[in-house]
Amino acid sequence: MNTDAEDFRSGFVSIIGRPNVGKSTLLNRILGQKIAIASPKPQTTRNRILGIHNQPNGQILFLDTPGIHRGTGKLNRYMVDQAMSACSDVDIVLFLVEATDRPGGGDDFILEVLSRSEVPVILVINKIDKVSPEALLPLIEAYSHKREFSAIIPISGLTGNGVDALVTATHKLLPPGPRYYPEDMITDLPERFIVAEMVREQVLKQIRDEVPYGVAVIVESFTEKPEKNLVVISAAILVDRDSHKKIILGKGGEKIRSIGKAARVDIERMLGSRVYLELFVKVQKNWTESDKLLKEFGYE
Ligand SMILES: Nc1nc2c(ncn2[C@@H]2O[C@H](COP(=O)(O)OP(=O)(O)OP(=O)(O)O)[C@@H](O)[C@H]2O)c(=O)[nH]1
Ligand SMILES: [Mg+2]
Repeated sequence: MNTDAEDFRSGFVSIIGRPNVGKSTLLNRILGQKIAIASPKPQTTRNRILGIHNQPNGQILFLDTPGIHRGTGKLNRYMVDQAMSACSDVDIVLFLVEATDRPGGGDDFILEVLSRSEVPVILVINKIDKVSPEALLPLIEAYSHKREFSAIIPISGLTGNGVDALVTATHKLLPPGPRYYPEDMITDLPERFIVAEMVREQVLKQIRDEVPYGVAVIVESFTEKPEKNLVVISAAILVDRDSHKKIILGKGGEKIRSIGKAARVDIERMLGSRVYLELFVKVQKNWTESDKLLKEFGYE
């Protein structure tokens, strides 16, 4: 008798949608921990982010992806490729849309991509905290005309409303399978990557206009001093134009200090130790169009 093994379900589940619909916020909410950065600006996520959800009868491997959009340029193409490749070769796709939006052209494009594979799709209507319950029915109706969904689940990634129901529905659709990763593992991302992302998140939140879109963050050194319960981190904020360096620094270095202060709080929470974070700015002209630099900054 081995009912445990028979009942155990596992597999890969991609979170797909237009920019800014709340994919990364949802992943963090499901995991109960912040591994993916989120911001009010579209095109926050640039890489595929694995989040491992463990439960007694299953392991769900969620993939947060960059928002699918029609931007031009090499970095944008890399980002959209990352998302598109997560539409197939997975067990389930969560297609995220916003409750405040009517279905539009961007969604049709994603639905067309999804129609090319046999992967079951759950429609997740996010941000329901922003609408009245009566607004949901016509939206569900409009989307159900577009294709067959395995389930349609309204949620709020921000408040957590409906998220348990979503995880349960996802688990039910998964095939029986093994635990792929150790039970205490939440992601396969290196701490250095998440640290760099937490700095980039503050750049997105604190710097206006187009500047953050040309920003990359690289952790140059990461030194643990366990006897002092301290981690000393040095990170470079790379900008693609001279004029942007001044904006990141701010008057008298005010801005970069404020970015560092906010990022440090998140990094300390993640690492569970005190952090000394040193930030500096470097200009790397046009790095978003250079194959070599894109690769060097982790976008390959
Ligand atoms: N009101 C409300 N806001 C939300 C909800 N989920 C996410 N947001 C907000 O929507 C914005 C975008 O969230 P993200 O999680 O970064 O969205 P994303 O889909 O990962 O965006 P990209 O990575 O740019 O594609 C942030 O300001 C979030 O706080 C929600 O359920 N309700
Ligand atoms: Mg995101």
